[in-house]
Amino acid sequence: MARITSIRGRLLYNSRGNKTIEIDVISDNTHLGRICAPSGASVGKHEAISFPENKPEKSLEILRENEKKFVGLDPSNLKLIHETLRTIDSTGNYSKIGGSIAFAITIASIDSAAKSVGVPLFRLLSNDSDLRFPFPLGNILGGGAHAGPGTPDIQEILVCANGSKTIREAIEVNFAVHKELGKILAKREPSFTNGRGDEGGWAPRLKNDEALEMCASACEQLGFTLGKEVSLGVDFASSTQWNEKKKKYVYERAGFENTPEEQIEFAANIIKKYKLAYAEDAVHEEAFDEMAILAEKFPNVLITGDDLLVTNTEILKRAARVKACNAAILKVNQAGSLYDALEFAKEATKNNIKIITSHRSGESVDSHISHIGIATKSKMLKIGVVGGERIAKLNELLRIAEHGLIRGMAEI
Ligand code: 2PG
Ligand code: MG
Repeated sequence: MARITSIRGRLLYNSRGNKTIEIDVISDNTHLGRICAPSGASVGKHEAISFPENKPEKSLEILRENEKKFVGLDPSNLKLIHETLRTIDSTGNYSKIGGSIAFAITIASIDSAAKSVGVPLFRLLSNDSDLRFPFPLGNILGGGAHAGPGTPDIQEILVCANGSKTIREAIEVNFAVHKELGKILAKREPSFTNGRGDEGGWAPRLKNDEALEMCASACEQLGFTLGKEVSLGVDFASSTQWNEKKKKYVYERAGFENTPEEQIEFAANIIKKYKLAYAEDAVHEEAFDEMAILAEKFPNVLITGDDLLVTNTEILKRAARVKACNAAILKVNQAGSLYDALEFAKEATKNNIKIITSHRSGESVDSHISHIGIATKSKMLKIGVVGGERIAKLNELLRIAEHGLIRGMAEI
């Protein structure tokens, strides 16, 4: 069994050019596990805190003071690594050491452990004999907190090739739809600059409904029938629009406001009109009952909680009790440690809530998430379509396919 011999943290930068941390965990003086922490722009109220006082340097300082506590531990023993972390920071949201450290130490340890035994990372997280590829769910058009003024209020319009039979086909269809949409946007608006949002989706000057129309046209012009070979999804990221004082959703860019009842209708109309397979955070992060109305109305659509659940097992239990959603986003850094996130995945599975493992809008070129998506039996993997930090994760899926250990695509 391997033993951790050293841990080192460093200050680096994410895809937005913001400071973040990277951690190296080395076992037996040989096996390097390494990961860089991502970060979100639309952040849920109850997420783990990325860094104490927003200072990555502070996280690294605390890590330096405590790194000896991890030396000698078995890097594959996630629970022990998590518990050791908890002796340093026992706060619910990792406000002392920073969720980014919890994220990075636990994943780098598993990465190091996987290298020490020469198996792919997903294998170390799950020995299930029926692992499948989650369908890549990719952002093709960005707005909201991920793109500038003039873009839609809706944060993300996504594509998923849910009729594809292989992971390569599913990835290539997403590329094709993204490209086709680019052509449509350029034709419609000669001044379109090919500008893209934080996750690589196009960022055109369009209202929500126009944007959805263009995305639907892109799929149809390629000969796909929406809801059949290819489906659209939307991350409404509604907490961005929710105004607590007014008790309304304020769509500043489009110029209208929705009461909570109107918001349900607004989302339901989009789900129906565009035959969405996937609808994330269609209401704000505290609106469990309104989410439950949508979940009941659309049992065949992935009515997904992201800010609503923040990868928090206790919040998930509450959501499950009121049947607020049938799918859950899993973002390790929202939870903190990989151990926390896997506990969340267990609880979701126990409650028949489908898992969608997701990137953050501020990412690194790491690709451990592709393994985590497979090991948690995620139905979809929300990792973008283009941009180096997004492609890195898609390319890793293709490398994984070479092992021949994965039995085709997930059943959604
Ligand atoms: C989301 C994510 C990823 P962010 O809202 O689902 O797409 O964005 O990382 O900014 O929270
Ligand atoms: Mg989201």
